[in-house]
Amino acid sequence: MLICNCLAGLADLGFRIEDVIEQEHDAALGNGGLGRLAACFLDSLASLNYPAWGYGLRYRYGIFKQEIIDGYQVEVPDYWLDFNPWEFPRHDVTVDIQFFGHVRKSTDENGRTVAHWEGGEIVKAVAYDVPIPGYATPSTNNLRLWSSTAASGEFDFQKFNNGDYESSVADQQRAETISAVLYPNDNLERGKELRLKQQYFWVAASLYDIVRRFKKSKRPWKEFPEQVAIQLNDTHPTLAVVELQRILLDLEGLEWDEAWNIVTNTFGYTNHTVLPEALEKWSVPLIQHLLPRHLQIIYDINLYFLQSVERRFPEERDLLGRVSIIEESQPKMVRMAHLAIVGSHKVNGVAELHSDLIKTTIFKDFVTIFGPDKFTNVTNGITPRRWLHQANPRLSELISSKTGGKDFLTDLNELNKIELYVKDKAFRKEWADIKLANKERLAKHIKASAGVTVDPTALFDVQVKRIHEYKRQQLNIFGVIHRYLTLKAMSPEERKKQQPRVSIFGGKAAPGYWMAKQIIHLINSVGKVVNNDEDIGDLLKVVFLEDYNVSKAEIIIPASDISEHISTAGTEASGTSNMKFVLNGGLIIGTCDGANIEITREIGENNIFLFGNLAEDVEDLRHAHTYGTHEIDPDLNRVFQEIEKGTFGSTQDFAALISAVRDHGDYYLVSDDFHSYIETQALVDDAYRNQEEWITKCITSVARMGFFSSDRCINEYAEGIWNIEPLRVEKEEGA
Ligand code: 9GP
Repeated sequence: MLICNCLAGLADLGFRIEDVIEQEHDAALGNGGLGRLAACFLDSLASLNYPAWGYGLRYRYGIFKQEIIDGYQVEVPDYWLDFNPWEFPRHDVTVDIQFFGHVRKSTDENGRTVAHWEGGEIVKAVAYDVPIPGYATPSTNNLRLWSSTAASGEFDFQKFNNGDYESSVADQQRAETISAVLYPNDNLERGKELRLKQQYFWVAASLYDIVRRFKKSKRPWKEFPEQVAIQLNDTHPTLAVVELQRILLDLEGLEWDEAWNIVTNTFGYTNHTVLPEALEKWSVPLIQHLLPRHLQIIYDINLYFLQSVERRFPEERDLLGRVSIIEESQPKMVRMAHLAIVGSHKVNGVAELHSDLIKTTIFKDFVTIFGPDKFTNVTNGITPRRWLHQANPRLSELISSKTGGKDFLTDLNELNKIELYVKDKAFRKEWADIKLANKERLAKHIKASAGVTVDPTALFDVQVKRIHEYKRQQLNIFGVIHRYLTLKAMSPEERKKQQPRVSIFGGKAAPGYWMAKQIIHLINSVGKVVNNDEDIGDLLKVVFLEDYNVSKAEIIIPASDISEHISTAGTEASGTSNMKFVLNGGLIIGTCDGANIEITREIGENNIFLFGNLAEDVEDLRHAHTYGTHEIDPDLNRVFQEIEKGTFGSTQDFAALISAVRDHGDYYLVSDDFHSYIETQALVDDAYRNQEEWITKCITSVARMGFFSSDRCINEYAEGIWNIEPLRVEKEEGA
């Protein structure tokens, strides 16, 4: 009803709804899977009627816009906030946030030592609220984003009048810098002071908000964990553990143990990566300078923790050093993951393999100390509202016609009803038509954005995600070169028998990640040669789609035949685009990594193309590369030789990509997995030729994807970690 009114209203004003929708910018608040998962969670929380808020920073410049110029990535700022009708500035909701200064201790009337954090500077946090409406429910939750501004809110008139123009605005500018930019790294942490400032600013404002709301209820403090659950989405907000302890001790006057009991029962910590370069550490001198009182509390938390470990494991001297929150390096570092574990009552990974890995590798000692029950798994999920209904309306409509309505959008297990129609001719025809239409739409987009003409009936092979060596876009492009060389070596007759393919790539490289940028450059350079080779024609096209984001994902994902989730086993915590692709009727080629494993279990191993070494073999292989001989796969060697001949332009640019595999230990096992990758891609070609079988695989897979709804995932958090129940709300009609 509302939609009809909107349509009519807009038409009266002379606008088309499509044009109005086009005006909307993607939110630029995240880097990749971590932020997008949070967005799915917000949708599920509201749709399931859980009273929950999200907190974050309102970045003036979020993730950059990617342009491809001469095959290279160029970053340009994205002015996404210039037009954002969804946010409500709340100038009435502000919090003063303190930085720097010193700590003074005094003794109160009961002889208790009290810490006073004094001096330093104050920055004001201003709330901006983004409503998160649930699907088919009147429930609407809130995403509160904090923006930084100078405490006075004005520049210094005195200085201005004295002609000191620069410093008259300096305070304002310094304050605004805090929420100015999103650090554009995915799965990589660099200990920059401004980032630590961002983290504290964000958690201090959010905790102030949460505590203020709790205090209004006039309940005793011991009830805080029953009323409030806070989930740390990765270690980035871990200072919240310390901040809550500070509030309870210094401002509310609780004793250490009582306060710490409240803190640990309030927080849960989700780990999203095992990559060492992504595990946050902050230098002790930096924290000392920026947050002197917090450093004292961190040291106390560590002291009491280590004392308890020592009491229980008196013989194990090394254990203390391994689990300590403080790393005894030069300079000393605070290990944020250790702080998050010690400060939380539950720790979870995001897919079964990943949750097992954290228990047996990086957090093994903590399992010994706290026992296995503190560690659990919550496999990630995606919202079917956006990633099926919105992205693929025709498929959603078809499913709804067979499952008896739209219930599958709130209970994704309903999808299994479509398996009954797997042999139904009309259903299959409509299924195939929808896929083709989605591919035609993508083909148009490819033409418009990359200038390449692709045949929509070719096999569309897609890898879209952040560019990272562990995600192995280099393996994919080396495979594409191998395919090209194989086709080139064939006679024209033989070529005619081959399956045409379009290899589609998309994703941003962190601006400082040189190797990832070389991968983008290689993909574009290969595309330039292959796409203009008349011998090859439509048999192979290679496309890099600029500026991959959510809006583009909504066009790309429904059009995929096969998508690539080919990380080195044990490196991708979960992945969520794997779920999106399968839900949209595409098959996947993947390694035994992250959620690929559970997807296989759900949809059946006949419906997925798995290849490569297993996580349990990775360590031995790496060891062999370093200490034994490392034979490069001969087919891969041919690929390297071709690149080195200059077939794809500048050999210098690509030398590092080759030597990482050939000379520097092949950390991501590209050579070890190359042969089985190529063989498995050949199986994909064969399978695709048999369209009847292919469609059966696709329908069967979609029917079995119910488990991967973020609704299931949120219910698991609610029951197993937060101990909360949904509110009873009347369901909305006709949603
Ligand atoms: O790399 C993981 C990705 O595998 C996972 O799907 C996502 C959501 O859980 O988190 C990513 N992790 C990070 O971005 C940094 O920890």
